[in-house]
Amino acid sequence: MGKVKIGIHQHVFTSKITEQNLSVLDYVKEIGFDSMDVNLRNTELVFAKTLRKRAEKLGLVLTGGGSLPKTKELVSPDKEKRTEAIKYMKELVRKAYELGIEIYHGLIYTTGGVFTGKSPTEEEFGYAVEGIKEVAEYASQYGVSLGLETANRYETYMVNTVEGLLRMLDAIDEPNTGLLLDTYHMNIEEKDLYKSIVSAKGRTIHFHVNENDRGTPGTGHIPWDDVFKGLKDIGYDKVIAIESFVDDSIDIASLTAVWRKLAPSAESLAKEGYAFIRKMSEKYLLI
Ligand SMILES: [Mn+2]
Repeated sequence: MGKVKIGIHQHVFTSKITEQNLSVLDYVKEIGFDSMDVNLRNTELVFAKTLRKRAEKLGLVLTGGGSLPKTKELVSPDKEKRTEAIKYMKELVRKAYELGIEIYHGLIYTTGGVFTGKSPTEEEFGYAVEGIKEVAEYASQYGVSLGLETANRYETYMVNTVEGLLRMLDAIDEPNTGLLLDTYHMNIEEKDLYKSIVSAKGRTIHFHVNENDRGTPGTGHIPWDDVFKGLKDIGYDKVIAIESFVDDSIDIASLTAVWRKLAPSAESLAKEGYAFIRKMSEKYLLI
């Protein structure tokens, strides 16, 4: 069996990596992390080279998060708006490529925080499939894969379950498209985390370990043994990344509804979270 990598999202520390705080990469490497989720939206293209160089020097694998912002509507009835969202995603794919990133993931099959007040229509589902298919074909030229992330009902009405995302993946039918499972969202929407993880065997290309309150993994009530047993049973060998939002920047806070401190500090979340994920990965022979 392969070996998982333990990662951490940059949002634990900052919403934007710049020359000034680039040492955050050295810091996470020092704790023991092998990988980091980078916010593609907030990374300047001109800075990509510097960021990539530092990561490569440290041996830190980068992955790219880039949920659609509210202004980019992939499932809008307006064709112009859909085209604009597709164009935006292609730009993020290019950015991922420049950063040496092979997986671009997030809530990308629709726009988080945009609701119609109704269940999704067949037409909207079709727009999502059509849009992702186009971006996936484009991304394949750059060796980039797309990870569709599970998202709970308060962030989107399009798809909320692993089962629904698997149906969407089948419709998209592109080899470089898979799932990003996230325990925070799944804890809200799935009946059984173990069964859900196993149902996505061979389709999961990234994994977010989030506590039920999005604080330090291991301090809440996510059934972590079920989660890690699931990962073991599907032979998962990619990145397991801690995602949390200690940084309080407005754009992140409003989308994720984080209004209070989730851990004493970013440092304690990173260190204690790493120790816990490492311990669980060892227990289930993922490392
Ligand atoms: Mn996530």
